[in-house]
Amino acid sequence: MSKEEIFKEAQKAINDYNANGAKEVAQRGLAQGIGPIELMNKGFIPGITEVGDRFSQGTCFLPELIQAADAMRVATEVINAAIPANQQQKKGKIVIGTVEGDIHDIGKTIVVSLMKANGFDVYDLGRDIPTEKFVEKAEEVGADIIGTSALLTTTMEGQRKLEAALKSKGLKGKIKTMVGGAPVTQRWADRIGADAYAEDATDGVRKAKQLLGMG
Ligand code: B12
Repeated sequence: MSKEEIFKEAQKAINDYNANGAKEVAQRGLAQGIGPIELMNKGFIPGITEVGDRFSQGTCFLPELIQAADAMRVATEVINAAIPANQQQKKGKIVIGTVEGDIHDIGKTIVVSLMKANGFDVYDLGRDIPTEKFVEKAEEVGADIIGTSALLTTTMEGQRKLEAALKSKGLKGKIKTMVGGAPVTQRWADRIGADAYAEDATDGVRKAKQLLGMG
């Protein structure tokens, strides 16, 4: 089967809210030698994006969104397990999580895997994380970067709050910030004074290296 056909099947499994199918295609694609990140970016992500579009157009509803997210979670687990463990020297420390009020964590989890695979020490706080917790953890571990994910326009505000918290503690600039999530843009990053914006996991790794003077 061609790569393109596998990507179509991956997309279809998510569109059909089919967790078993998603797992099976993920395993088959990897066995065929497709790279995990390529399979995610060209197969599964277009699938979940389409479900998001259906949801906003009112042609699917929350139960379907939840089933699609579950299929996506299963696929992500298979994909993440296939991202090679890192053998290189550690590059830097990153504290990462989804901001308060926001439980979307599929994208954040992909970023975490790819960061780890690229030699970063990653402290994944999970989802629905209050600003103070990001700052506390970053101080505790001596983080170089705090990465935040926001998927809702309402919760993006958490990324701005983090900038303010770092400023008030005199940590702005010492700990760099990186923002991501579907509604987040470079413009938003500029507006709130974040040090970097990344549009996907690969871009996240590139920007993190740049922030640490390695790119
Ligand atoms: C799956 C999903 C869910 C799942 C989440 C499951 C989970 N464990 O994550 C469930 C069903 C729980 C859910 C719930 C809700 N959702 Co929802 N959801 C989605 C959906 C369809 C896909 C998100 C996703 O996983 N995408 C795939 C990943 C891989 O992409 P990503 O998250 O963007 O991440 C990539 C990049 O952005 C970047 N990135 C992300 N984070 C970070 C962080 C850093 C540091 C870096 C460097 C990079 C980076 O790298 C990632 C990898 O490439 C989106 C639609 C969409 N198009 O985004 C709606 C969407 C985000 N949801 C939406 C809504 C409204 C909701 C609910 C409010 C619905 C409701 N009525 O209850 C709730 C909110 C609950 C809450 N408080 O958080 C809206 C948001 C609208 C808005 N403008 O705010 C969207 C846009 C759907 C829509 N079109 O209306 N949702």
